[in-house]
Amino acid sequence: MVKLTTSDIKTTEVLDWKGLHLFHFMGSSCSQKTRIALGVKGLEWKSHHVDISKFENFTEWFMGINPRGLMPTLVHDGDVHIESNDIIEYVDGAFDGPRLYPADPEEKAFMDASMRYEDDLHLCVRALTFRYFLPVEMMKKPDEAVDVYEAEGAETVGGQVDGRKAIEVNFWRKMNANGGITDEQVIDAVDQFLIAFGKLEERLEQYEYLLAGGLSALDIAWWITVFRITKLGFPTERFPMLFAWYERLLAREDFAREVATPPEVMELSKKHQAACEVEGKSMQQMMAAHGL
Ligand SMILES: N[C@@H](CCC(=O)N[C@@H](CS)C(=O)NCC(=O)O)C(=O)O
Repeated sequence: MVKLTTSDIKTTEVLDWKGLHLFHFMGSSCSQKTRIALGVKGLEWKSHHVDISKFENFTEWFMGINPRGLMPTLVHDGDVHIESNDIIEYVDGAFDGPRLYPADPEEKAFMDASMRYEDDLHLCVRALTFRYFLPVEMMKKPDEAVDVYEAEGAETVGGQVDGRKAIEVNFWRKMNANGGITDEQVIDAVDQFLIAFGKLEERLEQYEYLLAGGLSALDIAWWITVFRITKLGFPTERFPMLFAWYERLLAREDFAREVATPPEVMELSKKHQAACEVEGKSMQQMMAAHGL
């Protein structure tokens, strides 16, 4: 689990904070996942909204509690936790309420591997989001913002030099150099989701939730991915059990509430996806053109 050591934390005022504080962004999938988990646990938390569209995550202050400059970040009684899946596991162990992690070692081992798999696909989620959610002019991070990000922060996590920021910087630089997310990135990402969703479908043919024991953090983590990719035009109905599970969880208030998008933003997104379709480049058109 990724808990920062005192030497990683440059914004030292948080060391004195009491209670649960979540730094998050409304539309960030990793934040949404964490907020759902906190809600399912029935926990109260203080909200610190960080607008990543205004690069508020690249300030010295924020990078002083998250050297990777990423959402979400949790401060609990002066301890700083990063990485959404690790935050959820930490909170599950630290508080009472519905158990989101299984006690059974075999189920836990399966879950850990599947949570890592979900996390590894995050840049694929991001690629599709930046291609299909809104036009690239509204989504891109100008080089000057990336320069600030690259220069900021001491970059140790758990006292060790951390390579994550370099991966992030490379993502944004590549996107700027190519004028957006390329067709190749779209196809690669869709390919990965077809494989991943096929695996989820197999689980859901056996169980009501991804673990035999009922709703867990694994459902929350994968559901957020499925929700996002579906909203960008992926034909989730190709996987009937996955689609039924997706809809079942979407009907829950504690899930739906955290992914609610302002209607005017949804309108813009629909318009953008319609424009992609006119170009013959919607996600489904790209899939068909590549035999997927
Ligand atoms: N593995 C990390 C990924 C975190 C991540 O990439 N968060 C995104 C939002 S979903 C972010 O902060 N992006 C920064 C940006 O767009 O500037 C986690 O699960 O917390």
